[in-house]
Amino acid sequence: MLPGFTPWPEEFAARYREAGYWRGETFGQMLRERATRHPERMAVIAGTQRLSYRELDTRVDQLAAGFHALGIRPRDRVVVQLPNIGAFLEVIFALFRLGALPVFALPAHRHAEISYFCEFTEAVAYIIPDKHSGFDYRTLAEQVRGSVPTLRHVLVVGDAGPFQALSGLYAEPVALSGPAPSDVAFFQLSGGSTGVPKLIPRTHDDYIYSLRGSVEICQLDGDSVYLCALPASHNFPLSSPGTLGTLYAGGTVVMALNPSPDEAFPLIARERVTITALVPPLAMIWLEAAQARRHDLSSLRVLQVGGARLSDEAARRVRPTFGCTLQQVFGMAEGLVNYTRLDDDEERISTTQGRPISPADEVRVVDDEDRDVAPGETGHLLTRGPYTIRGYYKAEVHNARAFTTDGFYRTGDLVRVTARGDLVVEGRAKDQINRGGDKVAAEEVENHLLAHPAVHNVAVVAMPDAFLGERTCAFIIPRETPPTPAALNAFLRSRGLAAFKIPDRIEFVDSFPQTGVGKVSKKDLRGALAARLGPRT
Ligand code: J2J
Repeated sequence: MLPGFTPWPEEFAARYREAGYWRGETFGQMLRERATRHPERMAVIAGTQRLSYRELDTRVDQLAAGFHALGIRPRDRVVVQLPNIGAFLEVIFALFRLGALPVFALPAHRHAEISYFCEFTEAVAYIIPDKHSGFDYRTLAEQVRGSVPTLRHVLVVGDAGPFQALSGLYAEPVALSGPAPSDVAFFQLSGGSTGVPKLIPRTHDDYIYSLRGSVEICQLDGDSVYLCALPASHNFPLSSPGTLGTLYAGGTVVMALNPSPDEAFPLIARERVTITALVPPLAMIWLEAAQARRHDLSSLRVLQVGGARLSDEAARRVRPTFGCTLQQVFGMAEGLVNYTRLDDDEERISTTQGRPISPADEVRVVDDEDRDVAPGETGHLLTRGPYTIRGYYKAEVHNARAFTTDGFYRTGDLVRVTARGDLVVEGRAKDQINRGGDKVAAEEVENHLLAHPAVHNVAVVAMPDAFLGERTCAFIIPRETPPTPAALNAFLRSRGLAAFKIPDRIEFVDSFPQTGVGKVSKKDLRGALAARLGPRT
């Protein structure tokens, strides 16, 4: 077993196997089985590239052979930072087949995050595009390579510059023994609330079960066409049911390089897309753009929205605008995913975040002392189940806080359960800002700001925002003359922090309000900010 991974207790694992949730399948086998069953069906469409299941399967074998020839071995960690291109799926399936473990970085991550992932996981390889969205990832790789001794290979999709081209690796397939279904398959990233992002180990068994459940709930089949518009490495478009669920169902994945209506709408019309997933701010943009009726979006059957709370008002506009059903998705990379069901009534779909995938998902709603609240009351959401992790990777101290002694994950979300059993997200107890689906851990940004010589103390809080739902505000007690906000933000960028974590607003103060026990009261800071900003428009 991979050191640093917390397995399910044997009694639970046995139960999940007996119930048929874990069926002993791996990702590599899954793709092979689909390619054998329907080789000519279209698996992936990305730009001008169109790959059938047979072609995808063959390319994955060739790439796995190439990785093997480089010396990449089972359990080796490989940081994958690719945008929505065909190579993304080839790379991750090749690593799955080999039993090497992708670490799913986001294209927005920069030096601070990437070097941390590489160091913490002792990654042997880092896979990037040459350029994407105006950014040259090779310059980032040069910085990272200099600081991470374990990193032996930088592999580039496109013009490799000083590194190695991924395209040169495809080789004659070799026999590989492959991983076991109970092995860790990859690492997802936690939105987190701590100083550094936590890594989430997911196994073949548990993740494939979440795919199968998602496919059934979303009614995917061989005719389904999934548009991947959100960053492909994020858990939502990867698995709920996402690209992997679509391949599980034998459908077609269409990759959009960016999620704007200009890019996505023509793809929906051309490829007859049936389902796609968005975060709420994008859903608002799509709702506006669809009014123009310039593209034929009539193939869409399901528009999924999740990652942050969608307003009931926006939810109600989806069916009249797109002529399809909305599906709210409340999930987390740690596991538990809730969906409204496609045949739920309109009220349920517009006002709740749905219910868990599995009858074996255990959900508790508790007060501050871990006592169950009365039915219908709001409380902390705790969960345990066949696809929810029992611990973050190599994080023993944090795990003792993030999980109960009997293995429930403390989600940090405040929810209530309706009489019909649906979850409604009412708020959050974790110290995180949900910036339109992008998660910002307050402590991580605070630590970076504290490194500035003119910053004495700092507290990062959420401020309400009509478009993103929330933005970040950093309250700063300066040491002397305060630096300008622009200088502070430039400082954060120079430290290699992803752009979505840079504060949207900086407020200088002389002191922080305190709680009764002498901690900084972020609640009072948010209140002070609300008073300063005036009523929401
Ligand atoms: C309110 N808050 C939500 C929702 C997530 C499917 C969908 C989303 C994610 C995801 C995912 C929310 N309303 N509908 O992994 O498979 C907030 C909660 C949650 C956190 C998890 C998936 N949907 N959230 O967003 O790991 O606070 O996963 O705990 O990025 O997002 O974030 P993340």
